[in-house]
Amino acid sequence: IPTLPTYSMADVAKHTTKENGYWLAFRDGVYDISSFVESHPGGKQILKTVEHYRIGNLPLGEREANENNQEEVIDLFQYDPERLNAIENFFIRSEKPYNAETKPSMLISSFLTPVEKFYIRNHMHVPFVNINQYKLEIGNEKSTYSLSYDDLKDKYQSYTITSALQCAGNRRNGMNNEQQGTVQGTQWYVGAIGNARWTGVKLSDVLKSFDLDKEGKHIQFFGLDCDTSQRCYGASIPIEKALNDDVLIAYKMNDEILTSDHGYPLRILVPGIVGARSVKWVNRIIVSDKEADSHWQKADYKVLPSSIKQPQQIDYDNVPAIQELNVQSAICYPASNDDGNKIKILSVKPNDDDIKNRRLTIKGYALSGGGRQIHNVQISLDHGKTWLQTELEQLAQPYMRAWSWTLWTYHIPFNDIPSKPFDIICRAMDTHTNSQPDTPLGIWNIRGLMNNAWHKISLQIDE
Ligand code: MTE
Ligand code: MO
Repeated sequence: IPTLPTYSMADVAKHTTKENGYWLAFRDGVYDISSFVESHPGGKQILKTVEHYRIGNLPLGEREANENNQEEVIDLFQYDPERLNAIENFFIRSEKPYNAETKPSMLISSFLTPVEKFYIRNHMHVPFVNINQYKLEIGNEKSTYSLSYDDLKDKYQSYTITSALQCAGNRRNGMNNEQQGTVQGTQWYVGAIGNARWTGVKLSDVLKSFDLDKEGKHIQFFGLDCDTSQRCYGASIPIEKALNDDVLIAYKMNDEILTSDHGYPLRILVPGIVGARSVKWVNRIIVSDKEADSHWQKADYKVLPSSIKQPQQIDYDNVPAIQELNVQSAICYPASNDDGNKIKILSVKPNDDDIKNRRLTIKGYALSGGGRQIHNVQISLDHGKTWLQTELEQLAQPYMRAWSWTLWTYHIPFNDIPSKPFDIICRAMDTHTNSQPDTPLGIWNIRGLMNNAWHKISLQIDE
């Protein structure tokens, strides 16, 4: 590839550690596979087949050593869809795998997040699906059953729930701090969250129909997105959650067939629980005494003690996998369409309506885990000394089944706005009086997961 730089085998040899990154020479190319190695420990040679990690060429004289290697170069990402207008709606955090978070102004512009604005969090490529051959396998150690896409839709009653989905890494960027250090992972601002109507069949109905609800401790889910050694994305939830709650095998999002980025043809939707368990492109469900044996269940999506500064310093088996979300809120309006992580002080021009009414409108979202409803959301203009009650927009939902998010609004009269740049902080409380910590200091963890500290923006009014 003529546009890429040339690296010698000696250059490649310098990149074999976490600090310098992992490089690989294969045929005439040089590949930086650091991001792959991070989530596939021990999987170095597998990546030989992934062309997009290529960063350069080997000099002619050094190519021969690699020439006997005749494996095909396949781009696993060839089935990722075209994503039109993505930069209008998203801050794109990575292209391959594709990770895009919704811009804050889009988040609060409707109670249901439109599919084309809903965040996308892929750990690998979007898999190829042939719907005529597609089968969902369901079983335990003794038996395995299978359902086609049509079987699933025809044989079981359909349900629709409104539920938020939030990545455990949402707001990770806010967890970086001077004392404890920079957290590792995709640097999300406040947009790795969305709220949608999900339609599908109840996982509990399907389990019961095969008599799979009598034993086992965990329900494991696996997706069609597998690396070349057939390790697939996977996660699990406790069986109690699967049997007692509105866990869906979903085929629609906002009343439309799932898009490929959101898991076509079927995805799991586990309401109230971190997004990582809502497995997309699901093709295998296993009832077991054990949790799913995947990297994302066993060695990621765990809140490590704050003393741990290198994730590999700890035996992950002793740390529980995150399930229920915590109580969360964020300010989404006013906001800039430039990357939220980079804005220090936001310059705001009040809209016409606000000018007429001599006020500034503030909006955001709030959500709690495990089906707990939001009780209140408050904002403070004086660094938390006094608090103002916001107006909530929320659904009436059954007790312990509040899966939807809450949107909130507050109008600050112009007369109450401090003249200099000023801070707005928001915080939410759920119906169990769980509330958010004032800073991320006490909940800091090296992977930057579950940041639900008070959200703050600094702004000044442009006259
Ligand atoms: N399922 C599969 N098969 N592969 C994935 O990479 N990512 C998970 C989850 N399900 C993932 C997956 C994570 S970490 C999150 S937060 C949600 O999907 C994101 O769902 P979305 O992309 O539809 O917003
Ligand atoms: Mo996630």
